[in-house]
Amino acid sequence: MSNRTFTMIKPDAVQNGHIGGILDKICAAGFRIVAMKQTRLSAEKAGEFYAVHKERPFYGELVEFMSSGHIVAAILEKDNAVEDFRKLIGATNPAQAEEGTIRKIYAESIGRNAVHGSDSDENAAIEGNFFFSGLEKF
Ligand code: DAT
Ligand code: MG
Repeated sequence: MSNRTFTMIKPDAVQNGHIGGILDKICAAGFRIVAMKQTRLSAEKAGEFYAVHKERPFYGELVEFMSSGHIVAAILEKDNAVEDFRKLIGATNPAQAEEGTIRKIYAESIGRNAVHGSDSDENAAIEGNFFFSGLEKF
Protein backbone atom coordinates (compact mmCIF):
# COMPACT_ATOMS: atom_id res chain seq x y z
CA MET A 1 0.00 0.00 0.00
CA SER A 2 1.40 3.31 -1.09
CA ASN A 3 0.45 6.59 0.52
CA ARG A 4 0.08 8.66 -2.65
CA THR A 5 -2.56 9.14 -5.29
CA PHE A 6 -3.01 11.41 -8.29
CA THR A 7 -5.97 13.64 -9.10
CA MET A 8 -7.15 16.10 -11.71
CA ILE A 9 -9.87 18.68 -11.30
CA LYS A 10 -11.46 18.36 -14.74
CA PRO A 11 -12.43 21.17 -17.18
CA ASP A 12 -16.11 21.22 -16.14
CA ALA A 13 -15.27 21.89 -12.48
CA VAL A 14 -12.56 24.45 -13.31
CA GLN A 15 -14.92 26.24 -15.71
CA ASN A 16 -17.72 26.25 -13.12
CA GLY A 17 -15.52 27.80 -10.42
CA HIS A 18 -15.19 24.75 -8.17
CA ILE A 19 -11.40 24.53 -7.72
CA GLY A 20 -11.59 26.06 -4.24
CA GLY A 21 -14.55 23.96 -3.09
CA ILE A 22 -12.94 20.73 -4.28
CA LEU A 23 -9.52 21.48 -2.76
CA ASP A 24 -11.27 22.35 0.49
CA LYS A 25 -12.92 18.91 0.61
CA ILE A 26 -9.64 17.18 -0.26
CA CYS A 27 -7.76 18.96 2.52
CA ALA A 28 -10.60 18.49 5.03
CA ALA A 29 -10.42 14.74 4.31
CA GLY A 30 -6.80 14.72 5.48
CA PHE A 31 -4.87 14.68 2.20
CA ARG A 32 -1.62 16.66 1.92
CA ILE A 33 -0.98 18.33 -1.44
CA VAL A 34 2.47 17.11 -2.50
CA ALA A 35 2.47 18.84 -5.91
CA MET A 36 -0.10 20.85 -7.84
CA LYS A 37 -0.39 22.78 -11.10
CA GLN A 38 -3.03 24.27 -13.37
CA THR A 39 -2.44 23.40 -17.00
CA ARG A 40 -4.24 22.41 -20.20
CA LEU A 41 -3.95 19.08 -22.02
CA SER A 42 -3.67 18.94 -25.79
CA ALA A 43 -5.92 16.33 -27.40
CA GLU A 44 -2.80 14.24 -27.99
CA LYS A 45 -1.77 14.37 -24.32
CA ALA A 46 -5.33 13.67 -23.11
CA GLY A 47 -5.44 10.66 -25.45
CA GLU A 48 -2.15 9.42 -24.03
CA PHE A 49 -3.32 9.86 -20.42
CA TYR A 50 -6.51 7.86 -21.11
CA ALA A 51 -4.93 5.37 -23.56
CA VAL A 52 -6.25 2.45 -21.47
CA HIS A 53 -9.77 3.46 -22.61
CA LYS A 54 -8.96 3.80 -26.32
CA GLU A 55 -11.24 0.95 -27.41
CA ARG A 56 -14.21 2.27 -25.41
CA PRO A 57 -17.10 4.00 -27.21
CA PHE A 58 -16.70 7.14 -25.10
CA TYR A 59 -12.95 7.60 -25.78
CA GLY A 60 -13.34 10.34 -28.41
CA GLU A 61 -15.75 12.29 -26.24
CA LEU A 62 -13.47 11.84 -23.21
CA VAL A 63 -10.39 13.13 -25.05
CA GLU A 64 -12.30 16.09 -26.47
CA PHE A 65 -13.70 17.00 -23.06
CA MET A 66 -10.40 16.62 -21.19
CA SER A 67 -8.64 18.90 -23.68
CA SER A 68 -11.48 21.46 -23.76
CA GLY A 69 -10.20 23.69 -20.95
CA HIS A 70 -7.83 24.03 -18.03
CA ILE A 71 -7.36 21.27 -15.48
CA VAL A 72 -5.68 21.20 -12.08
CA ALA A 73 -3.34 18.23 -11.61
CA ALA A 74 -2.15 17.21 -8.14
CA ILE A 75 -0.34 14.49 -6.24
CA LEU A 76 -1.93 13.81 -2.85
CA GLU A 77 -0.57 12.05 0.24
CA LYS A 78 -2.41 10.22 3.02
CA ASP A 79 -2.44 6.71 4.48
CA ASN A 80 -4.35 4.41 2.09
CA ALA A 81 -4.49 7.30 -0.40
CA VAL A 82 -5.80 5.54 -3.53
CA GLU A 83 -8.72 3.79 -1.85
CA ASP A 84 -9.65 6.67 0.45
CA PHE A 85 -9.58 9.15 -2.41
CA ARG A 86 -11.83 6.97 -4.59
CA LYS A 87 -14.28 6.94 -1.66
CA LEU A 88 -14.08 10.71 -1.33
CA ILE A 89 -14.85 11.32 -5.02
CA GLY A 90 -17.65 8.74 -5.33
CA ALA A 91 -18.90 6.68 -8.28
CA THR A 92 -17.95 7.52 -11.88
CA ASN A 93 -21.59 8.35 -12.60
CA PRO A 94 -22.63 11.15 -10.21
CA ALA A 95 -26.20 9.84 -10.27
CA GLN A 96 -24.84 6.79 -8.45
CA ALA A 97 -22.38 8.62 -6.18
CA GLU A 98 -22.99 8.72 -2.45
CA GLU A 99 -24.20 11.90 -0.74
CA GLY A 100 -21.35 14.18 0.27
CA THR A 101 -18.88 12.84 -2.30
CA ILE A 102 -17.12 15.29 -4.60
CA ARG A 103 -18.77 13.90 -7.72
CA LYS A 104 -22.22 13.96 -6.08
CA ILE A 105 -21.74 17.62 -5.23
CA TYR A 106 -19.87 18.92 -8.28
CA ALA A 107 -20.19 16.54 -11.26
CA GLU A 108 -22.56 17.27 -14.15
CA SER A 109 -22.74 13.80 -15.74
CA ILE A 110 -20.83 10.54 -16.18
CA GLY A 111 -18.65 12.17 -18.83
CA ARG A 112 -18.24 15.54 -17.13
CA ASN A 113 -17.58 14.22 -13.65
CA ALA A 114 -15.47 16.94 -12.02
CA VAL A 115 -12.47 14.92 -10.82
CA HIS A 116 -10.11 12.07 -11.64
CA GLY A 117 -8.70 9.70 -9.04
CA SER A 118 -6.12 6.96 -9.68
CA ASP A 119 -7.43 3.40 -9.42
CA SER A 120 -4.24 1.67 -8.17
CA ASP A 121 -0.88 2.44 -6.58
CA GLU A 122 0.84 1.59 -9.84
CA ASN A 123 -1.35 3.97 -11.86
CA ALA A 124 -1.00 6.69 -9.21
CA ALA A 125 2.77 6.63 -9.78
CA ILE A 126 2.46 6.53 -13.59
CA GLU A 127 -0.07 9.39 -13.62
CA GLY A 128 1.89 11.53 -11.18
CA ASN A 129 4.99 11.09 -13.33
CA PHE A 130 2.98 12.12 -16.41
CA PHE A 131 2.59 15.63 -14.97
CA PHE A 132 5.42 16.17 -12.47
CA SER A 133 9.20 15.83 -12.53
CA GLY A 134 11.11 14.24 -9.65
CA LEU A 135 12.07 17.59 -8.18
CA GLU A 136 8.40 18.62 -7.85
CA LYS A 137 7.28 15.57 -5.91
CA PHE A 138 8.73 15.71 -2.39
P1 DAT B 1 -13.18 6.72 -13.21
O1 DAT B 1 -12.86 8.12 -13.64
O2 DAT B 1 -14.23 6.68 -12.15
O3 DAT B 1 -11.96 5.92 -12.86
P2 DAT B 1 -13.23 5.19 -15.70
O4 DAT B 1 -11.76 4.98 -15.48
O5 DAT B 1 -14.09 3.98 -15.93
O6 DAT B 1 -13.88 6.01 -14.47
O7 DAT B 1 -13.45 6.16 -16.94
C1 DAT B 1 -12.60 7.28 -17.13
C2 DAT B 1 -13.46 8.46 -17.48
O8 DAT B 1 -14.12 8.23 -18.72
C3 DAT B 1 -14.59 8.76 -16.50
O9 DAT B 1 -14.17 9.51 -15.38
C4 DAT B 1 -15.56 9.52 -17.36
C5 DAT B 1 -15.41 8.85 -18.71
N1 DAT B 1 -16.43 7.81 -18.87
C6 DAT B 1 -16.46 6.59 -18.29
N2 DAT B 1 -17.54 5.89 -18.63
C7 DAT B 1 -18.24 6.69 -19.48
C8 DAT B 1 -19.47 6.56 -20.19
N3 DAT B 1 -20.21 5.44 -20.11
N4 DAT B 1 -19.87 7.61 -20.96
C9 DAT B 1 -19.13 8.73 -21.06
N5 DAT B 1 -17.95 8.92 -20.41
C10 DAT B 1 -17.52 7.93 -19.63
MG1 MG C 1 -10.38 5.28 -13.98
